Amino acid sequence: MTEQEKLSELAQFVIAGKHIDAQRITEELIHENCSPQTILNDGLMKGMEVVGQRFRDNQMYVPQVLVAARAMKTSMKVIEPLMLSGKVKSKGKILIGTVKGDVHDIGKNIVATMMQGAGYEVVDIGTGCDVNKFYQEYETHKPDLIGMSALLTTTMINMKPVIEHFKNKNVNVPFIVGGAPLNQKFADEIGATGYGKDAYGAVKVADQLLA
Ligand code: B1M
Repeated sequence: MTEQEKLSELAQFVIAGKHIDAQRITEELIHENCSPQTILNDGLMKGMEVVGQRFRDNQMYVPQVLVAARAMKTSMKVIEPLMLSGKVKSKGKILIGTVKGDVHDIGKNIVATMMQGAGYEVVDIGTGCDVNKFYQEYETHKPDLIGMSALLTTTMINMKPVIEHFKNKNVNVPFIVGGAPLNQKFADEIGATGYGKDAYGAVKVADQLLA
């Protein structure tokens, strides 16, 4: 089987929620020197894209989406150590969380992993984080940058109050925002310092902001 065929099969295993098969084929791909980035983009994300379309069209329901998410997470566990292997001296500390009302954490976790791989110390504060949670964690960890993720049009609006709270407290820390429903225009409108279209984009923006 060619690399491309294996990546397509991996996408199918994610869609079908076959986490053991997803893990096996991911290990095979790594063994055959396929890069973690290719596995992520051309296998796992491709599968999740289809899951999202079917979920939207009521062809898949929450339990099936959860098993698909588990398959993606299982595979991510295999590639994560490789994504982190280039780790060097910390370039700065990043606090990252998913906003209030939102449980989606797969994308946020990938961003956190990529940031770590790029040399940042990452404090992941989880999902459903409201204004107070972001502020308290900021006070505790004093990060150089804060990342917020949102996957729902109904929760992306919870980002602006966080940024405004920090402004009101005269805390000048840069914010990067991201997640499927966002774009640069929205990021500008809510006063975010940067927008990451994907995990690589987020790292690039962090590198620019903290250079
Ligand atoms: Co949800 N869900 N979901 N879901 N879910 C979406 C987001 C949706 C688009 C599906 C659809 O209808 N097509 C839709 C949102 C519609 C909208 O608002 N526009 C939706 C909905 C409606 C819902 C519920 C409301 C469904 C319901 O209950 N009726 C519900 C809400 C729960 C809640 O949060 N309160 C819900 C629930 C769930 C599950 C729990 C079943 C599960 C989440 C499991 C988990 O995360 N632990 C789930 C999933 C898995 C999805 C889809 C299928 C996949 C999301 C995902 O993980 N993608 C999703 C459809 C889709 O996006 N294709 C969908 C893979 C991930 C790697 O990509 O998260 O986009 P993503 O992250 C990317 C970029 O966005 C970016 O980089 C990442 C990597 O490249 N990025 C950042 C993300 N965060 C960033 C932060 C940054 C920078 C970049 O800087 C800090």
